[in-house]
Amino acid sequence: MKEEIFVYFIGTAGSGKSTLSANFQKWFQLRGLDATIVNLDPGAENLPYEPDVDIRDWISLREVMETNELGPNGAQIACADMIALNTDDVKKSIDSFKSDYILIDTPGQLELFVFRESGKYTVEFLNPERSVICYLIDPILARTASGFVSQLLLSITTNFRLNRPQINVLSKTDLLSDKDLEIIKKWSDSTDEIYGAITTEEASIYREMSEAISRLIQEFGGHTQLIPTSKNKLSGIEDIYTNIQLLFEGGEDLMKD
Ligand SMILES: Nc1nc2c(ncn2[C@@H]2O[C@H](COP(=O)(O)OP(=O)(O)OP(=O)(O)O)[C@@H](O)[C@H]2O)c(=O)[nH]1
Ligand SMILES: [Mg+2]
Repeated sequence: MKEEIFVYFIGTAGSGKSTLSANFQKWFQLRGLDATIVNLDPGAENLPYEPDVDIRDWISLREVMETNELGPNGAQIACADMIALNTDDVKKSIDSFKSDYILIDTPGQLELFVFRESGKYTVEFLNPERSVICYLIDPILARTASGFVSQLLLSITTNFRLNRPQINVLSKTDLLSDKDLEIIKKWSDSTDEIYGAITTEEASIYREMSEAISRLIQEFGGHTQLIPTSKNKLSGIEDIYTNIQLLFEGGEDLMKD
């Protein structure tokens, strides 16, 4: 067995993290390979997969709410911090599966994992060297230029916080018209296109800010290719896999062993 690769699916609430994690595992299974799927969302209710490792075995959102008399949001925060206390057990459980790929479905709200220390700690604890972030951009929030740019800024913030190789994915593309998909692809290919679009869309008082943001994206986010995915026909998953293989194995294909 080769040393495993940890893939973290991160994105705003409802961006498709759990579905993509599930489909990635399905894609592996269809090729006769094994991937361990880990649910790190203590508040998850209906998962579209059967987790191999499940943080809910150690942390219960309902119990935290009742014991600490917290509302759902306060309890989510407490649970997110508690993840860090259970990383040792999670790691042991992951190790028992001996898979090449570990797929990690992160909590619904991105800020719970990205902004709080426990997310960063968890990534560093589980495997500091062989972790990659698969960042999901929700297409419904990316149909306007300013919406798209805000999503890219969140992706850059995630990169800044977790400091790991990152792949940007445009999820649920079946929900976009061909025209909207083309426009988003154009923006993702060229910072000039983004700049042109935000300065047209937004009032001119934002011009200076738009310029600065475009420069930031050019330097830190614009260079990453945006991979379109959809749950239909497991579309885009092969591209994500190829990108990850390039990052860690110099393109060597696991499937060929
Ligand atoms: N049309 C379409 N719907 C999708 C796709 N992927 C996910 N969905 C739907 O989007 C909703 C949210 O998907 P999830 O996979 O639960 O998203 P999530 O990011 O894990 O959501 P939270 O964990 O609650 O933040 C579900 O109703 C999915 O069926 C897709 O590719 N196409
Ligand atoms: Mg989810």
